[in-house]
Amino acid sequence: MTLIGADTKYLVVGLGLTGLSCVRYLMARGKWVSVTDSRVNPPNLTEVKTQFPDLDVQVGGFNSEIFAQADVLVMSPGVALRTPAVQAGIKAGARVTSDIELFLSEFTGQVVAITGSNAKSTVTQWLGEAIQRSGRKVLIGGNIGTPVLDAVDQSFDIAVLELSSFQLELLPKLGADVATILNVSEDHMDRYDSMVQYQQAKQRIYFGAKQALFNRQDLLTQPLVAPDVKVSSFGLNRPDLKQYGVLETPTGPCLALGFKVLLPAAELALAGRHNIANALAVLALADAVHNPLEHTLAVLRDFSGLPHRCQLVRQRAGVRYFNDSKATNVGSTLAAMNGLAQGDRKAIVLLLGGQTKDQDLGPLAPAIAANCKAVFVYGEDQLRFKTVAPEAVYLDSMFDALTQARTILQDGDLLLLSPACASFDQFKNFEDRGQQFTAWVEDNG
Ligand code: UMA
Ligand code: ADP
Repeated sequence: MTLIGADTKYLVVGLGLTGLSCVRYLMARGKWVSVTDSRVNPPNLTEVKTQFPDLDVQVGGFNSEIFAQADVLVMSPGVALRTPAVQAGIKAGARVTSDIELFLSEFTGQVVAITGSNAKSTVTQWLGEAIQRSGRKVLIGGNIGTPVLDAVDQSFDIAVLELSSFQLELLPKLGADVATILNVSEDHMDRYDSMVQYQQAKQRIYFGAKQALFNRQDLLTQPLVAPDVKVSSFGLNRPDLKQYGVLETPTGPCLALGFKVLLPAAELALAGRHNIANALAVLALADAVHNPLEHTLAVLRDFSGLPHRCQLVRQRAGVRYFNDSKATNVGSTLAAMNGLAQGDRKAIVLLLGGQTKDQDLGPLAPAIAANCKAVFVYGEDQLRFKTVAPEAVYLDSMFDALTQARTILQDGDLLLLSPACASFDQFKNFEDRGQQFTAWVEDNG
């Protein structure tokens, strides 16, 4: 079925960032569009009504009849396909699509597709900057926060796309020039029935890919599909020929391709072992799209990371304050504790909490026991942490937690906000949580 036919009726489902970009895109092409959102007052309602006063907008619930009348459902990633009204539309013959599929139907440049439970945004931005350094015009978009259709009318040589499992569910055959799953650990268990289902959504990134890159220390990332594509790997262990990895040398660990040393790990601006893995993925992906090595290496040395990812926001009286608000699952909080561990000294004062998304919190227990001087838990699902942090202090809000934590901080300690949870119970999103944490620390730290 053609996605952009003359008489096709499009129903844009969800009116967040994605929905707004889809409405703009379809309206600019003179299409028959309507839009629906189950919230009474979705984020972009006023904007859409002002920009497109004649547009049919249905809010405050999903009406199955409207879904059944559509030819194409243009889904937002946050709306699950199993939503009854969406299923009613599909049953009545509607085709499902997404902003990413519409974008790819017009985009003629190279496509790099990046997913994983953690590190997506870091690797996407890092790689995008490495390719920009070579003078190519790069679109950095997708789940990182820039809906791809907002950029569809500009010209780019290459698109570096961060794709969530939600976005991948909506893509029948992505066909990337190179695709990677960086890692898989539990997340979004409130949306998926099992880890297998979550992993299967991630595996869709390899559909139709010309090259696939996986993490050889994380078997769930290994391509289960498309055995005819060129497959390569990265990992923190010693690499085989033509694979990326770490070689131990007399002067310390080095990032390497096979036996060839490329860069001492100590020269990376980003700290932590997980960022060595991220840098290896950047090297491998850049190589796959023929980026000149000197430009990739230059950006590997310079890149100082995105905000809200283990970001040092203050250092005072010997105490370092880290904003890791983007740690929205257990895997990322473990990476933060490992990265900031101070040997045998339990120096981390950890702030945890929010919405746990039905994750198994179990893996936190040994890392907390080994590294944390104290733990403060707040937010909606706080009682779920009792089994992994029985001695923690339980409080209503992040600010209560900060106020109490401050009283025990000593020279050499690290105060770490790495919540392992979504923020939506008490904040607009992870950025808002990180900004409010940073503001508090600047005023009171
Ligand atoms: N909505 C409904 N009914 C529902 C669920 C949602 O009507 O059952 C509506 C909401 O009322 C809201 C709209 O859908 O108005 C929101 O749509 P959305 O949740 O798809 O969010 P967008 O604003 O379109 O942002 C999405 C991504 N959000 C999600 O996948 C949840 C953004 O990733 C992404 O940056 C953006 O598209 C551009 O591509 C954010 C995210 O949290 C960062 N991603 C998850 C993650 O990284 O863990 C997957
Ligand atoms: P994503 O876009 O997948 O959420 P980000 O790059 O925004 O990834 O990082 C999210 C969180 O994961 C941050 O707390 C960050 O410190 C952590 N993180 C970054 N790289 C890794 C990694 N390789 N493994 C585990 N956690 C990581």
